[in-house]
Amino acid sequence: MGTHITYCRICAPLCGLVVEVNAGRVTRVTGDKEHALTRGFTCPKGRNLGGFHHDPERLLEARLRRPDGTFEAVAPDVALAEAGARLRAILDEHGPESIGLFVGTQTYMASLTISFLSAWFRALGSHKRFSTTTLDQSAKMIAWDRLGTWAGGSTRFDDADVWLFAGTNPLVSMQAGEVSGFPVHDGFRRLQAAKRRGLKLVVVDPRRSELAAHADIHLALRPGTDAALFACFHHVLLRDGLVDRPFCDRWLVPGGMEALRAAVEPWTPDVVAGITGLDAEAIVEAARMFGTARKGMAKSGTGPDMGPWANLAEHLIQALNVVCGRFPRAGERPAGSHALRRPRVLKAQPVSPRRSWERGFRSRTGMQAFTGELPSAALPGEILDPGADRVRALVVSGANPVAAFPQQDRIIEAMKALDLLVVVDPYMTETARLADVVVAPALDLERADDTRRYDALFDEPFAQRTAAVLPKPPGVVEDWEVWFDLAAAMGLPLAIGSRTFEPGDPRPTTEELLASFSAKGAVDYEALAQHPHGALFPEVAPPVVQPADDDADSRFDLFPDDVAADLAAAWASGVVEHRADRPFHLIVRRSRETLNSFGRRLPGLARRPYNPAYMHPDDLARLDVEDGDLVTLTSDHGAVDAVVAPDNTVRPGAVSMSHCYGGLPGEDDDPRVYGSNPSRLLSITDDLQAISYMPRLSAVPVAVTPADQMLRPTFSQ
Ligand SMILES: Nc1nc2c(c(=O)[nH]1)N[C@H]1C(S)=C(S)[C@@H](COP(=O)(O)OP(=O)(O)OC[C@H]3O[C@@H](n4cnc5c(=O)[nH]c(N)nc54)[C@H](O)[C@@H]3O)O[C@H]1N2
Ligand SMILES: Nc1nc2c(c(=O)[nH]1)N[C@H]1C(S)=C(S)[C@@H](COP(=O)(O)OP(=O)(O)OC[C@H]3O[C@@H](n4cnc5c(=O)[nH]c(N)nc54)[C@H](O)[C@@H]3O)O[C@H]1N2
Ligand code: SF4
Ligand SMILES: [Mo]
Repeated sequence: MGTHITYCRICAPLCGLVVEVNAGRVTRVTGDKEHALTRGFTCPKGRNLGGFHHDPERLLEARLRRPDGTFEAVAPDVALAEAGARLRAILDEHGPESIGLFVGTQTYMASLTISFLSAWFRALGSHKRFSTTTLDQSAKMIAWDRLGTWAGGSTRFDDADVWLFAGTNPLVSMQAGEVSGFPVHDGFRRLQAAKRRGLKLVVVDPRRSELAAHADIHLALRPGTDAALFACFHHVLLRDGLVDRPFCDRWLVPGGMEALRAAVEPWTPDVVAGITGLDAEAIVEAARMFGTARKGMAKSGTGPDMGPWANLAEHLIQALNVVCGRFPRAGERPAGSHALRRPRVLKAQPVSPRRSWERGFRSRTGMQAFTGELPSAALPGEILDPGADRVRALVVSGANPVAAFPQQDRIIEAMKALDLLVVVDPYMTETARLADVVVAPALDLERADDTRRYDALFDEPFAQRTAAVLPKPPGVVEDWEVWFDLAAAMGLPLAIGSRTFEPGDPRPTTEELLASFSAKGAVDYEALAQHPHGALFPEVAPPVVQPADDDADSRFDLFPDDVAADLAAAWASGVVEHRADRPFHLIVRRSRETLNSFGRRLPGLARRPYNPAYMHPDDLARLDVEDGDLVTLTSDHGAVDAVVAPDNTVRPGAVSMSHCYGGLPGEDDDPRVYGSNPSRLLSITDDLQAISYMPRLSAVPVAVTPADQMLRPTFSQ
């Protein structure tokens, strides 16, 4: 009963909330106007946080699959003891490589989970860790690992006079930090303030997104052509001398700039206008807008990183910041800060590329580990291909791979081939429905937490801690406890920082763990309890970039041979296909009401229960279909039916659609009720990027035809 001050833990901004509770139920959620950073902002998901907790579809018990295939409700400790015993037996018989872990987006939102999950996995000794990273923006990690990074961090958005966003829409996605650089806390107002003080905004997106609507220049390029566009940006910058010579002379591998200059010579504005469908003058103007500015960066999102030249496009985008020397220098403040963590050491020098995938674990399928994980594209084969070290058991945390993976039938086949599938999820998702053991986690309002893991996303030293607002229902456990109990049941010790938890040790409390993990932070954890709305800590010195080491010999590798080979291949291929049989390109999109598959079925949250195929009204007219009609989308890999909706922000020729809708084939097939899963149009074996084996999720060639409703009697309305 009463009013509680807390914060949302669904996505990056961690918006401050005021939650009203009556008789154990959330009656109202509003934005916390006294929150120093988010100042009352919320999105529909946050305002519906109570709905998630009280959703009749929410799982409030653990489940075990019976031999006849039905599920039995059990207490969570029974489920975890059973899962632990079965995992231990598989470990003893087949060794650690027979157990895999899949980590999804909702693993990162409670601050203790990842520490315990990772400690469990280390103790297990397997290499078969997978995550959504390699279905997302792995091109960024590859670029960091091939180009190098700046040990002084990134420029602050609030200090910039230009910002370029390629294929990201952070006003909806809240994609923050190193990825987009967008200030997600009170972002709209800070964007407006930045524009008032003169910030120039360049947005590259086939759709006039919520962000692009504010751009000084919006380049609505043909999907999948970012690599060409950014090759041309380099052409213009190098031709017009808009580069930071002293910076490049000091910090580049010698010869890199000359090699890049020669390679981008043919990518002239006229040629690239033809490839991208843009106006040559607009390209030059945008490149010069970026190049003549003093401060500000080029950043990107899923758009370029899910396309056909993801690794190349991302490398060329990040290389813009290098040739223009757009990193914070000694004495300057970089983006981000610290409060509950210890400060990072920041230096005005590069970190040389590590090319880490060239060393380390290589699976029998030939795919190599990358950032400590195997590529997600390797997962089905790791399960299905015979071999002594094949994955026989998989534990899935905060993920819904059956909804999220390209080529849904293959991931379903793989999940069904497992000896044991354990899923930790608050819903009986399509993945959980295939599991042997399902454990239901506590949701946000049922757990204490703090902002330690998100320190780096705050632009000022800020911290908040919260107590649980609602009691934990008897059938659920906190996510970290899942890993603690699994380790105990398997006889594995958990080593986290300086602490080791042995099997049989009593389970600590969440509050004790949170306090101990923040003990060495800059802010006094006990005193933080006096600030329910969270607080800025002006007494904590914000990070400042230190001078380079005298003997610093690290260098950016601006244009390594494998990137040069990619650029040559892109040129030879014409960059993106023009096919008469597949005249449209499917592109990715996120909606405010859902987080991937989370929220899509929460009653009352979204305006419609399905994900429309948004198309330009002229395209709909040409196809002779109207708002609400069904169309069939056909790619080289499959076909799905979808409901169309007109959207004049979408470039003609593009079909803009969000993902993770639909359900299990044959069960949840009505596109007007469950939506449509574009994953059935994608491949997890063809057209993969190098290194991370990232599948092509955007700029996918498709045909669009009116669906023959007469032939499809299962559709109800
Ligand atoms: N509300 C909400 N927030 C989310 C999520 C969610 O599902 N819902 N998901 C979260 C996750 S997992 C992630 S990874 C982030 C993603 O965060 P973002 O990358 O910001 O995701 P989007 O909002 O889809 O923006 C991608 C943009 O790329 C454009 N695009 C598509 N194809 C191309 C192309 O070929 N080139 C270019 N230049 N642009 C293209 C699309 O039109 C779209 O506007 O969002 C996170 N935040
Ligand atoms: N076609 C297409 N496919 C895509 C994409 C695309 O743009 N287009 N995007 C890709 C990207 S970027 C990503 S990140 C993936 C998303 O891939 P996933 O991470 O697999 O998908 P989510 O739906 O985010 O899964 C989150 C799950 O966590 C559960 N959950 C919610 N709260 C909690 C909690 O507190 N604890 C636990 N344990 N679970 C919780 C939710 O019910 C949900 O089932 O999809 C990828 N697939
Ligand atoms: S889901 Fe919405 S309210 Fe919650 S943190 Fe993200 S943007 Fe804020
Ligand atoms: Mo993602």
